[in-house]
Amino acid sequence: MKALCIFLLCAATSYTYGNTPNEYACPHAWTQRNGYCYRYFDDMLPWSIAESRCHEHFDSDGIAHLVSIHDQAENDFIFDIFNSANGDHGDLDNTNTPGTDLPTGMWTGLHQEVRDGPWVWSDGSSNDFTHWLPGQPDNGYHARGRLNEDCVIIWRNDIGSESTRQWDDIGCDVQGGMPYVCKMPAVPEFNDVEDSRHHQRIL
Ligand SMILES: [Ca+2]
Ligand SMILES: [Ca+2]
Repeated sequence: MKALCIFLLCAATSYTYGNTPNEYACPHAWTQRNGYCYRYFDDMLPWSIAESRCHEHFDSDGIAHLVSIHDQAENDFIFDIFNSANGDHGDLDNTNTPGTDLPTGMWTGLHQEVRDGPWVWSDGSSNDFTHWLPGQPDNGYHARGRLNEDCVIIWRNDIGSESTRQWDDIGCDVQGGMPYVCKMPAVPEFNDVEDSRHHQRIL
């Protein structure tokens, strides 16, 4: 308890300076961009379990959720993290080239909480950007009949394909699961309060 109190005191003290943060900190293995931390996970899971796994990661500014996307640059950044990952899927094409053995998509946090309801991000952020593939979302409507697709992936077609990086709604419990990217707020750092830095890094 004593150690916790000391930590809380340090954290509170560091934020009283109130300056605009000069930088942001992310835990090891997470990539920082514009005040958020991102990390790709290569385990193949249903959407709801992937979202729960994200919740296991947090820092002093919040917990992680499946990634939300708010402009084209962020979409491209996330796709590049995914596409450049080696992943744990084996060397399927025997080229040992990063990205070539990845699944055809990765989960985002966009989903429908009720069937055919509004699309919402699991982190509660505003729905202000979409990047659907042509004809999507289609709720799985095709020759086999109407399915139920309430969760969204960034589609990864062949490298260089025009349709790469765009979104598709698919079944949340799709067979085999999908890998995913988690996102959480980064912790502001203040260059003029050098000794506060380490206290702000919980993870
Ligand atoms: Ca749907
Ligand atoms: Ca679809």
